[in-house]
Amino acid sequence: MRPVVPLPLWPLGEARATPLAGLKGLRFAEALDATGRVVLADSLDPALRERLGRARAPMAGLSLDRPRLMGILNVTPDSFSDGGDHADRAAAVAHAQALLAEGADILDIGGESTRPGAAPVPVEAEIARVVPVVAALRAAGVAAPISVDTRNAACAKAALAEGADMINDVSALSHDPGMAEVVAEAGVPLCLMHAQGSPAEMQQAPRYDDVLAEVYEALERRIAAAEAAGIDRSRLIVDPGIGFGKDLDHNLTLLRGLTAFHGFGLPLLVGVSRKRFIGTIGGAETPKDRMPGSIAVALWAARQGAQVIRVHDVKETRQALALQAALMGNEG
Ligand code: 7PJ
Repeated sequence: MRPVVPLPLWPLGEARATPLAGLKGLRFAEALDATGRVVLADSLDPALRERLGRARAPMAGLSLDRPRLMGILNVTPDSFSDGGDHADRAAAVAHAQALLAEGADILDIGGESTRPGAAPVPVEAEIARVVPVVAALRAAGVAAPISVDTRNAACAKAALAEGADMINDVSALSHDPGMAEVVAEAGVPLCLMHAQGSPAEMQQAPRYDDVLAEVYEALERRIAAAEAAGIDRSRLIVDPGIGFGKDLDHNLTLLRGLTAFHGFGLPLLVGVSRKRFIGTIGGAETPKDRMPGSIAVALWAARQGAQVIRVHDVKETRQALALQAALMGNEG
């Protein structure tokens, strides 16, 4: 069944509207129901309305009452968009420090390219890329929260031992049977991202009858699996996985209906930065030329109440968000 899609409002005298996802300055008075009709928020199931509205638990010490920027730090030689520029450890540390100086709230370090068509990386190689960078960042006195973008339990465990704070698993615990236990034992936040298929073949022919409903229901199942494995629900973050087994129309449908994902009552993370659909619509073949379109979609995600936005271009996105927040009557 189609999930309920709240229609966000800015605070122009709508004092009676329901807060949206615990975000300052974001509310809703109406929503689309399962048949796509506009209904009043007051008429929604009270339990759903409570989940849609309530304040989210902080993530790795970050309060989530305003959008947070997750700065992408790729340490892959074949990475999606920075072509291994940062594969060298010292360069990775310098890049991480630059992202933080530009206003990143959290870093996301990944050592296994999950771009479409990418071949899997042996976990030993992934660990050798990621873990020394986490250690070097802590040794350099970086105190900011660090997330690790990994599907592998051994990499997660080693990175957490060196001071990483959170795991971002693009397979939502379905790649490595050992991942749930590592996360449960460490008691750290976990991002469950939706993907259809594995990176090697996911873009060949993604298919859905109703992409919004199917992604929502799949995430619901992954949340249940995480809880069954002993991971506290309050530590989960959800992500519709833009571009992971989705074509252009799938991506647009998910972004239009993004507020539906607040129905879990959990923080929502969105990653669109420099992705292919931005190049397709924006006429930018090269990922590094997709910054303006990436910012446009980041602003959209923030207006739909995404609490965490995963970006390459921190400084530019931070500036855009500050202006949007000011227009919406919020502080940056
Ligand atoms: C995402 C990610 C995303 C989360 C990548 C790229 C591909 N993790 N890791 N969400 N994308 N949670 O950055 O283009 O969208 S890697």
